[in-house]
Amino acid sequence: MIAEKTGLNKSDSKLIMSFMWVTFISLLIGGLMGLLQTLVRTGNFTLPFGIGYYQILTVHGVILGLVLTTFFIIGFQFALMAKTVGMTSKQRKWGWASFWVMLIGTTASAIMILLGKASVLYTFYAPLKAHPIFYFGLTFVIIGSWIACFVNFRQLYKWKKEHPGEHSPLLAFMVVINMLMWFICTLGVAATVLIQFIPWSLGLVGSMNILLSRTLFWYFGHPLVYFWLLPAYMAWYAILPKIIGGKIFSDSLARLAFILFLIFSIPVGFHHQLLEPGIDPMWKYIQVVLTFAVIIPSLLTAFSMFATFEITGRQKGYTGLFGWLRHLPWKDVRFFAPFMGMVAFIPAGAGGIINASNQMNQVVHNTIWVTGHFHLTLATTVILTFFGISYWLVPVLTGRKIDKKINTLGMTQTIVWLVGMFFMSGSMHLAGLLGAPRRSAFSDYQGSAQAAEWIGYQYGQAIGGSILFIGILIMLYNFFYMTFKAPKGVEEFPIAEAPTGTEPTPIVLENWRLWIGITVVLIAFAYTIPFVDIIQNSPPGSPPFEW
Ligand code: HAS
Ligand code: CU
Repeated sequence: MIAEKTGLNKSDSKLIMSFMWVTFISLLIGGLMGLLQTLVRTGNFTLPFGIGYYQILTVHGVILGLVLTTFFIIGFQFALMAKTVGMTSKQRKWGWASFWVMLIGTTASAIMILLGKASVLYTFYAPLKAHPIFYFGLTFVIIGSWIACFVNFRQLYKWKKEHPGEHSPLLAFMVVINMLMWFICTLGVAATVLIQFIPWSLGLVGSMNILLSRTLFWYFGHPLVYFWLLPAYMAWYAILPKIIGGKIFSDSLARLAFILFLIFSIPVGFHHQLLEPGIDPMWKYIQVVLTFAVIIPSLLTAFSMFATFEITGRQKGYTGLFGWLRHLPWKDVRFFAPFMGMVAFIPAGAGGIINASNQMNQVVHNTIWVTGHFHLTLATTVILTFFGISYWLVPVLTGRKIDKKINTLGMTQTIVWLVGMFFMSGSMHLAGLLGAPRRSAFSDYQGSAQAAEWIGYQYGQAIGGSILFIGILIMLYNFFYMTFKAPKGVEEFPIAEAPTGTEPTPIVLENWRLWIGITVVLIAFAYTIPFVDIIQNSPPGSPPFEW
């Protein structure tokens, strides 16, 4: 039996647009909180109505880091799957179930944070205690995302059955890898929330093993950052080549990079815990080595992107060492925004390598350098790519066209974003090197000379934060315009073709059992002994701390 035709119909578009609405509403709320934080840290602004700094910091991290990203990614991935392998009406119903379960969870957690009952930041480190509803809310978000995982797995499975012997479409393959990684890593955070946090916050148990909870969190926390990155890579590998008038550089290389992410993303969580006492240094060392292994697929991606740009340029007749750079469609926001994201990823990735280097981590850990790092990776590279995707995806979903106006506004938005982030993330990096702490409200530390060195950079952050907020307002206008105002018409869903005349993609790349098997073995290798050690030898658990 043939599944429903591939491509997006009106019902698919409605589902995906719902995810987009949550994304852009989150952008406004989370962005406003970010602006307020940077203002507080100048020392010249006090939050009104008794609102706490850590309360808005929690809203900021949860709404932007967890809600915006997850909703955009799941919506975008549904679009890719519907387009490449199709979506049946039953799968769409499950898609709606996933949306509602996630939305209920998000709303419950958000209410608790806004009431000041869950000022525990997005990492919800114990022994900070939130209201139990906060943890139940998070559980719902995870369960909702699992429903999406299984819908995506089912979509590809069905397509494969109907197309025996064929390679799965590249984008569908990538979505399934990302969701597999997500499913495996969220098992860790689900375990700590269900087994440790919920009974503890309900008062059913008096104390909990702090180190265990943090380790389970980072088992999830690192792959989380690749769950954000991989959809951007999907666009870079398989969509951007189409926008610039070229072809995919190598289908096999793209699949290999994604497989490497699946295998190496999870057994590396200790690079967030290098300064955590109680973990054997040998195992930290092993996970640092594995962290360096997970850099390789990003290097493959960088290589692949340069190759795509160069080959396309040369085919168009541009010669000289850098002639190919000129052919790029600099005035097309669908290209310009993600491309600037790539450029930002060069220093952002270098910063990540610094963080992962054990000795240098001692210098930067818990300083605002780390905040600077993830505002370059997530809030620039990934978000600019997501914005770039929105410029064609939203019109595709709403049956409208990108016109000149939206293109110009989009280009302006990208530049505003880059300037804002240059000031904000740049100041964060520099202040961090001078020892300024992260996760901290303003303090002059009793007039300390060292704290006085940071203040200029704190103003730099506020200037950057204000520019970024203007960027958010422009982006929201763009979203409304593309949803309600842009001229009606049919916009292209750009998917690049595979290169011709190259070796066929090896079949082993789709051997799911093999890759999942290796992933599980590596996780077991990197985590079993440390977990046993942590469970047996941790100090007595901690009672909750509430404020
Ligand atoms: Fe990270 C902390 C290490 C990547 C996000 N990271 C964080 C936190 C977040 C985060 C949110 O080892 C804070 C968590 C918290 O709250 O405590 N990170 C790395 C490493 C990488 C890395 C090794 N991080 C990311 C990405 C993120 C992200 C991606 C989000 C999306 N990170 C760390 C470590 C810490 C950390 C430690 C803990 C620090 C601490 O002490 O707390 C790597 O994946 C980076 C590899 C990337 C590259 C760059 C490749 C370049 C490409 C672009 C090519 C450009 C082209 C265009 C083609 C090697 C692909 C050019 C054209 C021209 C014309 C120029
Ligand atoms: Cu990490």
